[in-house]
Amino acid sequence: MQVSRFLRNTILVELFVPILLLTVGIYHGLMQVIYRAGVIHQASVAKLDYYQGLTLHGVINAVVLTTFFAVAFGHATIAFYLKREPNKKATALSMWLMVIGTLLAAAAMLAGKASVLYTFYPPLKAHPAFYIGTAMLIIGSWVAFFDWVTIYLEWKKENRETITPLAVIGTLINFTIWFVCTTAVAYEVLVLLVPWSLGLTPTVNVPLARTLFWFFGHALVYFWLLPSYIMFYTMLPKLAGGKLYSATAGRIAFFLFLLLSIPIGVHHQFGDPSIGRGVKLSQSLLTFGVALPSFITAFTLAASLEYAARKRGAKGLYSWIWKLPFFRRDVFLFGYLINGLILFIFGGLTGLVLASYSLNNVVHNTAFIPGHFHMTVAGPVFLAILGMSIFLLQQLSGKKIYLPTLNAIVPYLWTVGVIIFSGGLMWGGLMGEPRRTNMGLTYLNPASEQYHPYWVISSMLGLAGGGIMFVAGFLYFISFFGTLFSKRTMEPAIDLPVSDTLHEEKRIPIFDTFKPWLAVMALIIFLSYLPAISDALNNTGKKAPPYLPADPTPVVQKK
Ligand code: HAS
Repeated sequence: MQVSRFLRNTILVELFVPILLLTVGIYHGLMQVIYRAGVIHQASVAKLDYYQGLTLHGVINAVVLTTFFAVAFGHATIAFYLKREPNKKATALSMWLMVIGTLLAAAAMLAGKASVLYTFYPPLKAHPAFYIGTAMLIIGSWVAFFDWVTIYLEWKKENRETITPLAVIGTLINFTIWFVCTTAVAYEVLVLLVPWSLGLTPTVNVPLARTLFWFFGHALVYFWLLPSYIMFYTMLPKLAGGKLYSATAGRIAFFLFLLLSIPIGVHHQFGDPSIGRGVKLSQSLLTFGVALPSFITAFTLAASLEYAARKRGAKGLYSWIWKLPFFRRDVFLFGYLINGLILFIFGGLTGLVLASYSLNNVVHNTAFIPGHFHMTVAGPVFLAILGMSIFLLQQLSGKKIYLPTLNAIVPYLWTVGVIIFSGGLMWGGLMGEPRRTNMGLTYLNPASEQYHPYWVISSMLGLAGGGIMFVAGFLYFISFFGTLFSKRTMEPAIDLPVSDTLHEEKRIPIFDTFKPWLAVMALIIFLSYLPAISDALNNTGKKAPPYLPADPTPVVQKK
């Protein structure tokens, strides 16, 4: 499909800006494993300290890259499936808000004025530019979403009986979740944090700020995930040479995400004494519920892949797997997506471990948590983003992939790195290895009185895996920027792979409408979050002991 020069350039900018910043994000990932493994015993390197680097790593990789990509991919999907281009003014406004907001937040982080990590929990305080910048990034993404809603409503008016394409349903659901969950974090930032950061209010309600953050924070992970799910359902079967086993299963999965992505944020607060047991129990149960759409997806995709392999003549109970097009340069996107799925088997199962209140107590705030989330966000999410970014880059710029073999190897190398890295972190976590700690200064520094050797091997595994991930990232940059700066050889266009369904599927009205689902979503959120907010407002608790950035034990304890 031909697209206007304006849309093409907008999407390319929205892919280029975050991938350029990703070079900084990935560098700080490498620095993390170096600090943590005790290779260096310093608080900072090249004038960037540990927490500053960790903030840059988390914010760039998990917030900036994912938001820019979701908007860029959303533009491509809506234009491709509904055959309508977005409104120019809204699209330009959205892009500039996101770019300027990102620059503001990046400036605050690079100046060392916002080392508050991607969760920016108070009492950690950032420069107002950090909060205002991230708010602009979010508002920019809303502007694009509102425009797509208008396009969708116009399209629906003209196509009442036509089934809405699955990718469009997925995109609109994803951004609805995003819009609703970001309202809570907007309240946290604008009403609680910015006035406090400007010195207009003397204190801030920490439990309330955390509760509002996690209202947003867990839904955020599904906002990261759903673009990958759109690719898994609508593209992967086609790339594998087969058909999608059931598109209705995909619709059910997306609507279940709409209902269950938000009212489960308290599972990040199982350790918070201000939240009562009843809320924790109910949100724990709902967390098990949100695994359902992923189980539906696992079985639907496995069936679709098996169908594709058998169509290629595969036999045997499991040996069909080897008939899938791994390592094929012409369908490199398959490699990115399948590796993401393989990692997600482990990422998803460890998520279910964490959802259990009692098991969560064993590993909360340990290295097990980044072990889990690198197999989710650095698995299906990140690999789908990398794969689709270079896929769209080649199509929209009309250029051939630079060093295609290198590009085809990247997801496999990355996956090996993640398995070693996350394996090390989770093993260390089970032995109590803390997260978000520069262990090179204390626990893994033989000169420190806090030194002990339990975490030497696990953090070395983290270092080995992180090193491999860094190399894979570096190879990707060669391929991405090499493609960007090569000569145009084809007519620019968008041509997404589209999977047919295995069976003929009729339009089921309930899975082609939003209103009833939105009403149920509002009800579940209201019932699960009213008591949580009330607990956070009423149980503000005692003051916590102070900590210093270079020391993981409280200052008071030492006296
Ligand atoms: Fe999580 C913490 C529970 C999914 C990300 N999670 C985090 C944090 C992040 C994160 C970033 O209940 C840390 C936040 C922080 O900084 O503190 N998570 C879950 C559960 C799920 C889950 C139950 N998480 C994700 C996803 C993420 C993500 C997705 C990013 C994108 N998570 C938790 C909990 C915590 C938590 C607690 C708090 C921990 C604490 O104490 O702080 C579920 O959604 C997972 C369901 C998934 C599955 C897997 C299905 C498998 C599929 C693959 C099939 C493969 C195929 C390939 C077909 C059940 C779909 C076959 C292969 C062939 C070759 C044929």
